[in-house]
Amino acid sequence: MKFRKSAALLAAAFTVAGLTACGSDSDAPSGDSASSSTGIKGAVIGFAQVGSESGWRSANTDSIKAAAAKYGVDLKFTSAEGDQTKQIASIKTFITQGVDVIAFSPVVETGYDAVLQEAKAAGIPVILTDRAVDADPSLYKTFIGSDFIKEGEKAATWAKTEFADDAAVNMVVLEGTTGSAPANDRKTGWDNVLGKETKFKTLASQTGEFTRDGGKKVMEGFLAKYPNINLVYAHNDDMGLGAIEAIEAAGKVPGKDIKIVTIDAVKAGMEALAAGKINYIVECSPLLGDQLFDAASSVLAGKDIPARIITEEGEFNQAQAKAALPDRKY
Ligand code: GYE
Repeated sequence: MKFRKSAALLAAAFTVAGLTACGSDSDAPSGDSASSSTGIKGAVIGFAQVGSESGWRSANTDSIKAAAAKYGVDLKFTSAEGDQTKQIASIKTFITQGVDVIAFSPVVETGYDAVLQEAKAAGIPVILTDRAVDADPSLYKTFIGSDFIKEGEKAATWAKTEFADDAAVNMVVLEGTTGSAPANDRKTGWDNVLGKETKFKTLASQTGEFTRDGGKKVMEGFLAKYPNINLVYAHNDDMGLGAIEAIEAAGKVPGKDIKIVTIDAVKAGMEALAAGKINYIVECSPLLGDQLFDAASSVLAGKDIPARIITEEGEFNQAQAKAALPDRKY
């Protein structure tokens, strides 16, 4: 709490100086890390992580912890293990502790209004990373993360081209955590491109909870019921990797008999893509640590920041995965 007050005073001084010097104060949060990072040294930041369900999540946690160390932030890190109630409880604890900033990646999209109101009443700014919430946007400073709808559209656009010459495509979907922003939006994005294409038939669609094990179990059920699957759309790499195990155990060849498209592009996913077991991956970057602390630094300095900070990302076919793997950071 102390940090916030003195930072606010400092910010007032900076703003006045800034106005005199150049008449504006519109630094982008990520474009000024050197000065921002000095501004945030010693700040207490509470981060309530979703859990540890996937390779993406581990890389995201590593990125946040490494950036906190780099910026000299006193990070209070909690993990909800996929449980929204647990996550809300730890946000409440951060409020009681009077941290300077609260950041979290919401497990699901709804149900955070009350705790966001509490943080606001306590005067603690909130930053969302990775996943969005369905709540009044004035309750948080910014949302930093990917455009999940676009990711779903990219996956579907690949499928549309890949199966251009086929008369019918039998698809199964491995959905992410029910009610989470990436599961909702990756479905919307897919439907935006292929929802009206009747030749793409969804045989079944079920959550695999974003985990490898979940993907494997759900895929085993699909394979037992449907002998004619052509395509798996998995909302993340881990579930796609689980599907590969199930497909191989069923005596079929992943990537050939059954094609697979996934989202994330974590190392294990990229290796399976390079090995021909996955056909296409849409990237979703977990490296949000620097952007988070740059944004927090600006907030604590009293600067305005954009309400939405979108992460840039690419997409990979098998040859591109082979080329990208040696330099892949996660
Ligand atoms: O795609 C998945 C993870 O919210 C973008 O959550 C994240 C998703 C990611 O478990 O692997």
